[in-house]
Amino acid sequence: MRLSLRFVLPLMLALAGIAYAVAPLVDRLTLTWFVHDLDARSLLVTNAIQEPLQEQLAAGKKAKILEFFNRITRDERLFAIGYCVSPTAKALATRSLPAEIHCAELDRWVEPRNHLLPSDKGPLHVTVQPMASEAAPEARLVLVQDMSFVTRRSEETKRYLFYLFMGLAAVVSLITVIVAQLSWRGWIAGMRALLRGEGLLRQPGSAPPSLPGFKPIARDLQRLIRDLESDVHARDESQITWSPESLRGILRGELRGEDVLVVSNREPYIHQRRGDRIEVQRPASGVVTALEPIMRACSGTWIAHGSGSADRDVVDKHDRVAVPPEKPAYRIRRVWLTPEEEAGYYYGFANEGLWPLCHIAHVRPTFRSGDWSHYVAVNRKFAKAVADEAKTKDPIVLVQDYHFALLPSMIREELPEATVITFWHIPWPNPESFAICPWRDEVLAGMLGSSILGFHTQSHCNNFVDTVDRFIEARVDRAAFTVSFGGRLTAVRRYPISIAWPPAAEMLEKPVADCRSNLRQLNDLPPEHKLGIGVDRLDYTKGIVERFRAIERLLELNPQWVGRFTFVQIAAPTRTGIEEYQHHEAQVRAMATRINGRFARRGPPPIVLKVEHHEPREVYEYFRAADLCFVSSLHDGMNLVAKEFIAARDDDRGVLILSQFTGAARELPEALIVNPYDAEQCAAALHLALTMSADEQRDRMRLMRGLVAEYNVFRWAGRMLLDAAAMRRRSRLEKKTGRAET
Ligand code: ADQ
Repeated sequence: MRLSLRFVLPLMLALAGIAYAVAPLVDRLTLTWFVHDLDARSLLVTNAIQEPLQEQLAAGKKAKILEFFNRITRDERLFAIGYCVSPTAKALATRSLPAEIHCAELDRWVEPRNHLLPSDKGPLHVTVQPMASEAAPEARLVLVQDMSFVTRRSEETKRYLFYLFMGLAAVVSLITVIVAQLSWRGWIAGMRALLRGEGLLRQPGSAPPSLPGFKPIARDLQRLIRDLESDVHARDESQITWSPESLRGILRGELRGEDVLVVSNREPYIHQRRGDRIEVQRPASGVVTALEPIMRACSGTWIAHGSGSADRDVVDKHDRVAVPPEKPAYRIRRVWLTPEEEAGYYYGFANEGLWPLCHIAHVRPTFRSGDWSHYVAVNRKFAKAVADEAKTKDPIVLVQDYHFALLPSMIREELPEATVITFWHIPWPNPESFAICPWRDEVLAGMLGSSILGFHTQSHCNNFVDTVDRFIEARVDRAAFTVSFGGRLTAVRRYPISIAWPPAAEMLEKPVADCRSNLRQLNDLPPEHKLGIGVDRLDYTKGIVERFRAIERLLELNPQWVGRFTFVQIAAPTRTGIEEYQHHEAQVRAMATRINGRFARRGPPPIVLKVEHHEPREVYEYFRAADLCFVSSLHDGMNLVAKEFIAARDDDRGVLILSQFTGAARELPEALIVNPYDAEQCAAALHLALTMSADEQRDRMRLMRGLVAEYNVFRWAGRMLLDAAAMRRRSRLEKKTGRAET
């Protein structure tokens, strides 16, 4: 279709141009033809009326002659007729004879090229025929014919000519496209036959001959064609409209539908027992939010810790369950952990060690050797699960996050040919900070088992490469951004994560006006009350304490907002087994109570704290109801809440206040960017957001929506998969030539 349009449109335009250019020619031609016709017709009329006219003239009955002339000029084309006895006489003529025609000047009409006489009724054709008799040897007859029909005919001819050219263009392009398609298919079929080693000697109706000699050539040719096709696709990355379909297209085209495995700690669907019922829960996790739409698009296997109380009750004998429950599109393979393993690997090394180590949130990391042992053992357990689930010897494995720093190299031990893409969802600190980790070399070596290692921002990539360069024996190429370690190459790349775009229709179903009134009613707030929203896991890196401090400062500096502005903080409980998190929750609760106590005398409270999990639909309803969203992370890899708020605002309203320490701040300069540690600055941003004009809100929101739409999560995953595909092509070539880059 696109080919046809590309061909037909220019052809049509070219032919329309030709039609336009030949139009004056058509005018000239038709005029010449019709003047000839009219000359001949004049002669005919003259001959026909000569005899009766001579008789009337001889009888000298002028009145009869005029009546005769009037009768003749009833013909729609014969405009006027006149008779001149001599050049000095007055013409005997119908009234319609143009004033320019006099007996004395008849010679000027004799020349054929002078036959045209313009008039306000359209062009006229004038001929002068001799009509000599004995009595009047100089007599002449003047015939004037109406030529307006010539212009009409000429217009019609031009119109038909134009249609003819257009029809011609359509027919020519149709034939060309059909012929091109048939020849292309024929060529492709021929090539395929050749690649199968069939084509060359095959007779019609006979079985394909086996041509073993051609097979190596065919294989090379096959790969060459694939690689060429893939290069073309890769170059088109920026042209792709990123969606589940384009992602599926990449998997089908670039990766030939290969098996994709995802490994993460958190599972996307948790089965929980509630009395005698089993409930399905969606966890509040950025990693899950990002990967779920990808898995729906790819239909692979997601390997994760089975943490729900009813998880074991719903799996098959291989510990697998198809999800999403309402419309299964992929499967979860659950890995079971003992309480000790969970305590050591998840709560201990990952969340008390690596999490604070990688975030500059001024919480000291805690490293225990017992936790480390569990971390190693659980990573090993997941590596075995990957090997179990792999259908081929070279699957594509997407390893998620800091829970699995060792998994890439362990997968490589099990499946040396696998393509391992590791994505580190949290920041990477500078080498000095990272040096705190007692197992820093092991962690780095584990991660360098990856084929591709992804971070959200370039500064995280730089920090990682600096860390490797500082602490382990590896060759770092800063131009290509690769690390060569233990004979293997790892590409370190920036892939800023995002959310699905467009958001699911049900998220935007409820009109903004209804969301505003419902949620104000639900929280006992007046209809025109200003509402701010914060949505986070209850984690100390999210800066909730700093956020509350800024709200307090706003009310101190701008008391007009007391009783007129409320901030709803939705905070999902998280890692509740860790002491630091228990302290943090207590601190957040106490702070909300203190601030509310201070300002609640005058109307509704400034802070409504909801420490509970909410379903994504409820979160979106809050986003749509709010006047502003405040993201004040002290350090955050990306922060998807900021992007979700933008996605929720299809009304182009609402203001985003965003911490400069989030990855998102690099992509969204139209947000009000703040330093969460600076309470005065944050209070000023809150005031600005509450007083911002609708026009400014719209302009900022439109720019941000454009960015999130373009750089959505399908692009995030698609770019990693395209890079993986290119890497696989390269390694095939290296194997063939026997030259591997190290
Ligand atoms: P998180 O630290 O989990 O992610 P974030 O990116 O903000 O942070 O994602 C949180 C997700 O959980 C969002 O989808 C949000 O809507 C949801 N959520 C939060 N609180 C909720 C609640 N109370 N109820 C329901 N849902 C809630 C990590 C990194 C981030 C990085 C992501 C993705 O820390 O920096 O952006 O991974 O890579």
